Amino acid sequence: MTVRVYLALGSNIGDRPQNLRRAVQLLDATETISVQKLSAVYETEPVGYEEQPAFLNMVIAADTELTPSQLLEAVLAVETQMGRVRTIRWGPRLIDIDILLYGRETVNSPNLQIPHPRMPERGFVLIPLRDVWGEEDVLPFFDKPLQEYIETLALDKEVHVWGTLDWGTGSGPSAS
Ligand code: PH2
Ligand code: MG
Ligand code: MG
Repeated sequence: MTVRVYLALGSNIGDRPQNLRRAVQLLDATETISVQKLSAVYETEPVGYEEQPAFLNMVIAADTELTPSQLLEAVLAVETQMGRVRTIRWGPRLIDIDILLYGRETVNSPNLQIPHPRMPERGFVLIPLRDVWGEEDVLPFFDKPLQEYIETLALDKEVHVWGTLDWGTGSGPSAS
């Protein structure tokens, strides 16, 4: 069974656009993950731990046959393959890939919570999500339309369009 999933990507170390591009390519190259849509790339002020460089963030929509825990493994494998080393929580990272939504399923295990528990308060997630959210206005499990969440975000952290990502497969969807 194919499930539509939404993943948030972020990078604030090294060649940030190249890191996002490589992550999208590696995800799409993973057996039974097929990248469908890319948001614009946004440059965003760090949230949580502020003494770190600005992030590039984006959201992708993908189709997968993997279960949620297999998808988490695949995502962690891409992070590891790209050389991510985990240091401080919310600190600087070469690449971070978070599962936002997995169809309409909820998952509550110690290492995986879906929907992502902090997504409703994060502009760097909701604003790119709006670019690729192809379904009805109200997000599953949230009581208000996506647009309303975006309108009520605390505007203390800047999120602005940086550009689009050309991930250069030639055949698959490119940046939208
Ligand atoms: N990720 C975090 C913590 N803070 N801030 C921004 N702007 N973008 C992120 O991706 C981000 C963050 C933890 O994963
Ligand atoms: Mg994260
Ligand atoms: Mg993460």
